[in-house]
Amino acid sequence: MNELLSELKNSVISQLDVAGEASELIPYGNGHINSTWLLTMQEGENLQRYILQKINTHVFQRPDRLMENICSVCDYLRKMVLKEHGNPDLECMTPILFRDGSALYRDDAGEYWRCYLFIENSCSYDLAKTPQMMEGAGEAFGLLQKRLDRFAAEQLWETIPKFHNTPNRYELFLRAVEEDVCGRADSVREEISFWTSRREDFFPVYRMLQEAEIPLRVTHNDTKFNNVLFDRTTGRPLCVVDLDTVMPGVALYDFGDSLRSGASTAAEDETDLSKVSFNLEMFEAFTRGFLSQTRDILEESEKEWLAFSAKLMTMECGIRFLTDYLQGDTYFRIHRPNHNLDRCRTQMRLTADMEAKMERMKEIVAWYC
Ligand code: ADP
Ligand code: GN1
Ligand code: MG
Repeated sequence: MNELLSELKNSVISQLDVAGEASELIPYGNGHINSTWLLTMQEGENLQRYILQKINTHVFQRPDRLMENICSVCDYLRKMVLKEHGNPDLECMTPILFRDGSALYRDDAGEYWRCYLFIENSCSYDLAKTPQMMEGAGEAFGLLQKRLDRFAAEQLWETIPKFHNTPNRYELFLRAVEEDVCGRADSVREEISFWTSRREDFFPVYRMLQEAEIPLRVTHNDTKFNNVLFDRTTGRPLCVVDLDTVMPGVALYDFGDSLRSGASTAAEDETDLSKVSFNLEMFEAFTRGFLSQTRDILEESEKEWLAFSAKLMTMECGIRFLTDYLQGDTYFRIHRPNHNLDRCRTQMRLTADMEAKMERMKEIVAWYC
């Protein structure tokens, strides 16, 4: 039995309000933020699997509020799926409670844990393999948006303040360049000026929100392609995961971030930049899926900015990676030196490619609106 399993059996696992004995614990998924394991509990012949996660409290400083948001959203979605005669154990996230009735456990070392039912026969991918898959992701994120259309945004905490406030992200980036705490700025002047030459693009969407020209909604805010689970057998989308950042936001953020991550022809950390481009066929497929669910709820002002939002979210992510690189890689988990710089460079490449393809992207959006 692995060491971690024996250790956790005496702490967090023993506190879970579930049947059986823990028999296996294996690292799971490719997330950059939390630590995730697949946990198997065995009771006689029966095996039940769970997702066990240690919450990154550097990123989420109020795990109690985080879980409050998640539980109320999961509860709401569950009722909706039941009304639609769906299967909530497969189509929704199901938080598992601890023995004290809470959805969050703090261990003796002060680490915070939570657990979900594992959605069986599912998998996620970092990049879309086919346009059908990308259309499925569009449907899944669009459906989530539609289901949350009447969920009152004021009920939710802002789990990461100013998360997609792009003017603020830009300010933080400039500050990191100026402070240059690791002495890395001189070696990345080209990357810095790539982003500063696009300064104006960080402002309009946020400004429209401030002026109520686009509505504040409840959004997912981390619609990375690998946050959709697909059914291994049918290839159809099953469920949207990673609800940590579900909070008040803008529909454009959700649309744009999926394209940034799913419609790239290469991995987010690809070092051979000649492999990185923005795939218009994938863009079209996602747009078709997303708008099939949201066409009737989105306002014209939102539809107008959908194509641009893919570029905006790529730019935001690019400066976030570079900011983290300049600050010594304290936010995103890295697996090699310069990992955040490599990630920033793929976002630059994608941004430039989207700029070249923007007119076509706008035509595609208009067609499906
Ligand atoms: P992070 O915040 O670090 O990205 P996630 O919550 O996205 O962590 O989890 C990492 C991966 O684990 C996901 O991309 C998905 O593949 C898988 N996953 C998460 N929750 C479940 C679940 N309930 N059932 C099956 N797989 C899951
Ligand atoms: C993080 O948690 P994960 O890996 O799904 C990040 C996103 C970034 C993404 C870049 C809470 O997403 O905002 O777009 O990495 N999540 C958080 O890959 O910061
Ligand atoms: Mg994730």
